[in-house]
Amino acid sequence: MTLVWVFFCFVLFFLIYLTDCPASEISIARDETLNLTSYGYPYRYQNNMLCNWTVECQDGGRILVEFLDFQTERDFDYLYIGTEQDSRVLTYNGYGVPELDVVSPPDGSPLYFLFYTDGSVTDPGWHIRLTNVGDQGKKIFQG
Ligand SMILES: [Ca+2]
Repeated sequence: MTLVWVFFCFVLFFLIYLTDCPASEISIARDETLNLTSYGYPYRYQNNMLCNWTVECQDGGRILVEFLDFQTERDFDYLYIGTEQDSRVLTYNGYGVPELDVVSPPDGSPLYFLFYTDGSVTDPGWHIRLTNVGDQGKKIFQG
């Protein structure tokens, strides 16, 4: 019983400790472009972050995701992009701008971004440009 209690406290502490940035919901109008960055960009992000963004288009369009910069600790600090069904469809970490430009599901459902950092070593992070491209673009995700 003591072990269970210790484990529970550990998990609770870990969750509270990690959740230090507020969840953010973003809505993009047709042909509008917004910038999304890791917190503090272009300065270094913090350790032990767990950040969520939900991005959707106001008119059900698709979202073009263009990476402008990407620098995170390789194999330890991750950006995930996914859908409501699977929040980790695409995984990014390390250095160098990913070549793939992502377009969200064709049914207008939102994209989910999750940024996780571990307890040591930080980098400048990432800068992404989001555009509501309407019906255009590739279908990277099945919707
Ligand atoms: Ca790290």
